[in-house]
Amino acid sequence: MDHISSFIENGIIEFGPIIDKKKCAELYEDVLKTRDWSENLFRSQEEVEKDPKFDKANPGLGVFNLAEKYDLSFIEDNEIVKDHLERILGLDYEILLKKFICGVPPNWVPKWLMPEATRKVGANMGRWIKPEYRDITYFRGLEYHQDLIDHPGQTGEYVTFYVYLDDVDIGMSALNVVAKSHMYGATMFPHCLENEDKEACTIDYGPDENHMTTLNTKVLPAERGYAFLWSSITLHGTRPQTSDKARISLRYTFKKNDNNKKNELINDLLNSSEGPLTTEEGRDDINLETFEQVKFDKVLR
Ligand SMILES: O=C(O)CCC(=O)C(=O)O
Ligand SMILES: [Fe+2]
Repeated sequence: MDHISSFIENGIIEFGPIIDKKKCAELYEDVLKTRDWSENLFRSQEEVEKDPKFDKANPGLGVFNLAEKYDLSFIEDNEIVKDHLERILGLDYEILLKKFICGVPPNWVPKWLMPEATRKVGANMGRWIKPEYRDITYFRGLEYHQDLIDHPGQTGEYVTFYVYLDDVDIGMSALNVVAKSHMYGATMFPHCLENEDKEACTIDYGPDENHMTTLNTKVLPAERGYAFLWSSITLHGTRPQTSDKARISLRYTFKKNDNNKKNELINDLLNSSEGPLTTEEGRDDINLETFEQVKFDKVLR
């Protein structure tokens, strides 16, 4: 299947090794030099207890963002990338956000934090990281979600594009995608998912428990330079990090220009889904930053 058909049918593109490996390696080495990648990234127990807030725990567009300090034209001007983004989003697509993501290995997590970090596995770890290192995003695995929740108020006319800067094996929080999961449109987080079969690579998903479909999952370990793309309503996550080696990747959100009224492929995909295209209505609990609270509320109800 070609990439565009894969996007329309599955909501996902596996581009393969399209990004210059040598440049990925150079960038990776440069990023490694920016800090002591270890337990040292974490705030002390005293600091966290004194001030448990996690305001501004994420890099933003133009705001304390390490990825914006590098020349990434080897990715952004890559002909295959540009060609596909133009076909999906239209000629004048924009970068909504680019940032480095770090899959944090268990051996970095301070002992005192381990119980809490394990209970909240899948939460953004930014709150526990020293403010000076919050120019990238830190995870230790992330539950299945749609990236629609990252940008409340947006219509979903955007895609996530992901580049592995180093070889990623299965223990390094490899990406995990659910093919065709855009079919129900925007659904509530935490999503209605059951019976994940890791061997058969299937999972049951639906807008509610009475309307479930079995879909295929795919874990994406791959070498440096591999790139992936998925829609804003495609379910994906990462397995909790088990390897002692961190994963440092680059993640983009590319969006259709607001002034572009043309129906591009992104609109065909969104319109092909059966469900709503936004989860905005009265919901402020869907941001990844606060998602463990959502789970907690659900248990209480
Ligand atoms: O790399 C990760 O752990 C998170 C990937 C992801 O789902 C995202 O960045 O939207
Ligand atoms: Fe995501």
